[in-house]
Amino acid sequence: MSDVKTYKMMIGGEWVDASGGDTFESMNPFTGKTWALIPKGGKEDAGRAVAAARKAFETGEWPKMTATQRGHLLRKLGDLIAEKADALAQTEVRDNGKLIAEMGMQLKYVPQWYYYFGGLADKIEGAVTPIDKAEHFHYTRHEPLGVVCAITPWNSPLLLAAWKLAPALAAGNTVVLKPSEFTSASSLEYAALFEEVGFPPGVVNVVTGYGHEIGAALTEHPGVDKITFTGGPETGKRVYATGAAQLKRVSLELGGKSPNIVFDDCDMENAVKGAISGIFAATGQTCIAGSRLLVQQSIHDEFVDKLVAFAKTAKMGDPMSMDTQVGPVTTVPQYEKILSYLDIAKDEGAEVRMGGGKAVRPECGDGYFVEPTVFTGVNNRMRIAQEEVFGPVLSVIPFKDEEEALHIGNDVVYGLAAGVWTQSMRRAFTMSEKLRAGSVWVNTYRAVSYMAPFGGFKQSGVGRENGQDAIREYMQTKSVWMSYATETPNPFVMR
Ligand code: TXE
Repeated sequence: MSDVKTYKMMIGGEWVDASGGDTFESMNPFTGKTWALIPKGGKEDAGRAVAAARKAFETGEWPKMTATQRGHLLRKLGDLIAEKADALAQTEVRDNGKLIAEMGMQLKYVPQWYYYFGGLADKIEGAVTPIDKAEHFHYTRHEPLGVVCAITPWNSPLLLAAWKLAPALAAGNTVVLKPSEFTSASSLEYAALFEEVGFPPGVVNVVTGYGHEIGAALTEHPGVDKITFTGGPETGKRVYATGAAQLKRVSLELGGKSPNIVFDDCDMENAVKGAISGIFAATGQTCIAGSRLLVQQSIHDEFVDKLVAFAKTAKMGDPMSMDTQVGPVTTVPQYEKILSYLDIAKDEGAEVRMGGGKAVRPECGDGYFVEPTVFTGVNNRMRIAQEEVFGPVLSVIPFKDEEEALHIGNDVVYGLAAGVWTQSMRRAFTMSEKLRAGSVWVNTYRAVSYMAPFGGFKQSGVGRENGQDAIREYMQTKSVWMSYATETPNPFVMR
């Protein structure tokens, strides 16, 4: 194990081991081998990190800094991330098996979150109210919440951390970040960058360990004011309930079962690419996967033929290679979950048009690969159409007309995203209005930006990330009243 790298956690400006000294292994999903040892933090470490974040919020340099100074630090951080983007992307690929082509691009994009929210830090203005009480002056202040606990998943650790940390820090909070136990290394490397650009100790703490141990301990900790979570729906509900017990602020970005809807008036070549990018990009391990492909009956067979022909050209293999198009599944439990859904779909009577099992190809080595899979003959009541698989598994569902497309599209508990492929402007506007989803893409798919609000309708989440309003998720409003009256009136009645 000599080439195995050992990491430490960042608490209160110090690099530390877990209090019990325990570690756990992080696996490279392409080689199937352990490549890093990560501190296995527990309740005590959660307590240390929250105490450090609380101290940094209340005393020291951070609360003394102006919003402009905070913004400046965030922009410096953006510059440093841009410099280190390639190295950080490689760590992500080693840890989660996503393509270097995608992670390289993602990491070069991450600085934009720090530039954008850094710029916003000193533009959050309170108001003077033309208050209806004589001889009173009233104004509002927008203040940070305090200690923010940010919990991230394994599919895009640093991008999703930026969605949380950039607005939380711009607003003046302090943070404890807990990455997924499957992909902790990149967040620990990231912690060093905050230190390097001069964030005061304790403003950003990164702790690692299992979700049910240190994750749960953080969400239960009374010193945490806000939880921001991205992950699976079951864990999300548990986190919400834990937060509710102490009336903490909670925002959640959970899963989806997004419809990607293809009308017969679409540009077929582009729609085929859109369907592919909706489900096979990132090996389908994205919350916005267009995992239900709704195709209008009149073009169903022709469209599926073209889709399958294109999907068959996808190059699988080493995610570190720039020309690989479909990489391994990130975690062993996720691999097993995907395979179990392939069996569920077959038992339900879905027809395998392509793939349908493990990928056993020389270029896949010992990695955890699943064949890109297309099921046809799916009806929307099947489990394969209702439940999130989080893998390269597409369910094709035919529809007759707009009304039926909308009905099927909305008939799931989720509402994270939806795609529409049409050349009709009327149809594009109508569908965008009536689809119950937080993001709707017309003639494009999987586009995200620091400027565009992102989040779920229905059981896909609570709150919004990105865009100017996201900073409000990390602030609270205070009403300040001042009287300049010379006399205090009857004290027994309300003013
Ligand atoms: O997620 P978890 P898992 C979906 C996807 C996948 C499923 C399960 O369908 O198959 O979720 O994946 C932390 N208290 N998504 O098990 O458990 C955990 O350590 C506090 C969608 O990996 O939700 C990790 O940091 N925290 C998703 C984070 O929660 C806890 C991306 C997410 O893990 C905790 C990933 C607890 N009790 C999976 N238990 C998306 N929306 O993109 C776990 N955690």
